[in-house]
Amino acid sequence: MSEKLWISLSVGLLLFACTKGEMKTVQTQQAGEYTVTVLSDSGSIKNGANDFILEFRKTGDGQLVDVGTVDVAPIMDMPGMSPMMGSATVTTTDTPGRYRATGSLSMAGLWKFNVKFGDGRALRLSVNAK
Ligand SMILES: [Cu+2]
Repeated sequence: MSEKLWISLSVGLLLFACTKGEMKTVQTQQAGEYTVTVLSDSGSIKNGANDFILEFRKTGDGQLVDVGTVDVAPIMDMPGMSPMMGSATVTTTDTPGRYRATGSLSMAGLWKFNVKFGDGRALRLSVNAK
């Protein structure tokens, strides 16, 4: 095998491995014509600092759809106390409709992700942080 071919094969495999990166569904929620899915490497969200993926798809055909600016506000209801606020920074990726989020959840348990997107749309996902 020529060296050139070998290198291009290796690079190809590397790219394939990076882009494939099996993400597992954490939670999915439908809001009318949009279906929003939270994904992560492990299929769960951790207590503390986390990276996860948000995908927006048309409910009808399941195709990824760019929804413009996305905002995620994680909130935990605390019995007898004011709600606990987490944070999440959302950025776009090279794939329209797929967003990368860096979250910070200060406690394990049930969080509500208040998601705002597009033209004044909103939905809420329940996510259990482990
Ligand atoms: Cu809490």
